[in-house]
Amino acid sequence: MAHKFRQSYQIINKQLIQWYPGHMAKGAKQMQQKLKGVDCIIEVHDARIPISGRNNDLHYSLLTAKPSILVLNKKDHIPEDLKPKILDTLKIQRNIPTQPTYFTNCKDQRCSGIKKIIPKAIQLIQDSNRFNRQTVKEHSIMIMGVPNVGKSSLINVLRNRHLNKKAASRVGAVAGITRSVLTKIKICEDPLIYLLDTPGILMPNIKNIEMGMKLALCSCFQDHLVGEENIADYLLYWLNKNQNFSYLETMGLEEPTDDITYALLSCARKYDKKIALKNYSDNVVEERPNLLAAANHFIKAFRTGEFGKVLLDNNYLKYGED
Ligand SMILES: Nc1nc2c(ncn2[C@@H]2O[C@H](COP(=O)(O)OP(=O)(O)OP(=O)(O)O)[C@@H](O)[C@H]2O)c(=O)[nH]1
Ligand SMILES: [Mg+2]
Repeated sequence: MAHKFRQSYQIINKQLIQWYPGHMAKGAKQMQQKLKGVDCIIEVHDARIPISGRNNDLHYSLLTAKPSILVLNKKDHIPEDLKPKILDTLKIQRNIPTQPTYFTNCKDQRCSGIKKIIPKAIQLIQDSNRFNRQTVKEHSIMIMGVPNVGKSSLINVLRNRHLNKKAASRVGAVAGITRSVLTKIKICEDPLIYLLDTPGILMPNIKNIEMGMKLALCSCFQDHLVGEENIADYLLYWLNKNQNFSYLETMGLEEPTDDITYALLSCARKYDKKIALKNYSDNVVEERPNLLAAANHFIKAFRTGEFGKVLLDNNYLKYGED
């Protein structure tokens, strides 16, 4: 049976969404101040959204001032065969044509991308003129990126690899775990290399509502700021549009639907997610399907890879000449 799905995404209460929590602006200022003492920048982003949320003005002024490397982390969530196409797209799009780019999985110590980062950073630093820092022996590298992309995880895995030390920076599944620009974390003795962890304060560049919703799906915002049911609705829209119907089983559905309330009701029924509501006029407690719990269940299934490996930004893929 052919299904008709939404071809574009619209949201009713756009004004209610708060994309940026307050600590972002404060952190961005701290980061600008620390930049003078930095020799190289590692920009970390989520590989599922190599385009969405990147490239804002602050970003460019920072990245063009110092040598930089782009790390597309969480590569375990994207289809392996799309990696060359992502690199082609970035090559065509960006105004820093030579920015080396690596795909990483911080949950895998043997990840080949992780092995290449520090040697490349050392080479970039040695090839640069280091402006005011020629006489300084140590190398200082700043890690930056929007919230929850894996900056602290990357520091921990690099530290473990080059220094054989345990975790130094706190990691968490929700956005906003690292709250201040930390003091230096030593990750290598020879040459002496320090990393500066930064909180996810790079304000994402949200050109349209879909970019915002993709960032939300990747936990770059706290879910409640965007609204769990909004995020779930976008997820349903994206899966249908990409003919990915693996959600049917999770949501207890017989056939695809584009109606998020219908899907959440079915999920709440399947997992017996209920909420007790008291009617104050007659003091009767009534049980209703818990749509919020169902939305959380749906979003979590996506984030844990239940719907397979996905490139949320697949609509931006372009193909290069070489
Ligand atoms: N699947 C997968 N998960 C990852 C990877 N790297 C980090 N994570 C998870 O992503 C979440 C966020 O990681 P953090 O290292 O705290 O991210 P952050 O960028 O430092 O976040 P903030 O400090 O909040 O800005 C954690 O739950 C990590 O376990 C990866 O390569 N693959
Ligand atoms: Mg962090």
